[in-house]
Amino acid sequence: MTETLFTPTKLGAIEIANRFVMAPLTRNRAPELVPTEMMIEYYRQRASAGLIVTEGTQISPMGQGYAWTPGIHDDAQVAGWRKITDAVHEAGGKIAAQLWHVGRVSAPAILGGKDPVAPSAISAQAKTFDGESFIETTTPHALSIEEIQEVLAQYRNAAEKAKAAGFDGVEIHAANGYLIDQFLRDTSNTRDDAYGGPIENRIRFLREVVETVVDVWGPGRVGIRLSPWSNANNVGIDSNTAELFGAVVDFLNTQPMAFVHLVEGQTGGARDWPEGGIETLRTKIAAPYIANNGYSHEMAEQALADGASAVAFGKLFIANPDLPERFEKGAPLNEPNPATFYGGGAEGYTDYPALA
Ligand code: 8OZ
Repeated sequence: MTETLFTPTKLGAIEIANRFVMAPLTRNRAPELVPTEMMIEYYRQRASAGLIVTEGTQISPMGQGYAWTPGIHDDAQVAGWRKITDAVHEAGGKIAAQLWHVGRVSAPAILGGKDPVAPSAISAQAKTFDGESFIETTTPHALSIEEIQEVLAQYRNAAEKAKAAGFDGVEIHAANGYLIDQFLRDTSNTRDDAYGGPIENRIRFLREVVETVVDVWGPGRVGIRLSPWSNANNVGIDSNTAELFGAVVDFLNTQPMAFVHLVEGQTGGARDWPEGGIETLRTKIAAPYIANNGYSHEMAEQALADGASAVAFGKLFIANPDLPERFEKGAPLNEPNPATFYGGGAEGYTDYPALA
């Protein structure tokens, strides 16, 4: 049987009705950092995706990098997310929470006056948004070994909270220059202890996060997102990206992952990487593979033919709540409006029309 975007499958233990994944999309519509009623409607509208991966949800207050992003670390947030998972399940969909810690991509204005944390005290020299304007990220505090243990405990708590909120699984956000990615790369990690130096040390934090979250969720419910050749948030490209991420994949192949999800090229941008880089890396991945970045219908079918299990669409799902139906019918697509991507109300959020 030829597999298409419309063929059901399993991502680990998560059964999905089709190969459409709604990519994680930061939308900054939780002013109290708790999911809102409008967010229930937004996710419900998109439940025809085989799997929704939520927007990044910070695992702790120190994991937040932008105004109005929802968390997954306290009981009010669990109650808010529970309404969303119930709505998606009632509509026949599946939903995984994206567990996020921004590390150095933050500033005291967002962290109650505290400095952000990171593997090393190296500024991202990137921008974030504090609710009023775009501001510079500041030089982070380098985590001590004890503080790393505290962050792992925050991952455990968030993983447990996601389970309590009724999600089908979780995606560990290890992409886009945030905390886990900061530990991986030699551009952002200059530690000389067990978490820095050789590749095996720089992947230690990722290993410990994955083992912690898998311990909570069990086999086939934990996925991970990586962006090997992306310079998102000015993280810098590791001096040996192929070997670094090859070692990450070798480790992931020892774990009962639900899926591995790669941003192919620059996050939300060009599909560029050194020749053969992504192609070689993806063939090493033992878990179901989710391809992402700028996919059209035609490109997505080709990715499945090349062995991907599913394809994640971002901007297309922002503007087309019924994207699977539109692809199936060859119907026209709504255009996304970038002016309403981050923050604001229902406009550009829940008001994109479905097909009549
Ligand atoms: C866009 C704006 C803010 C955050 C990422 C979570 O790049 C994000 C993000 C994207 O992974």
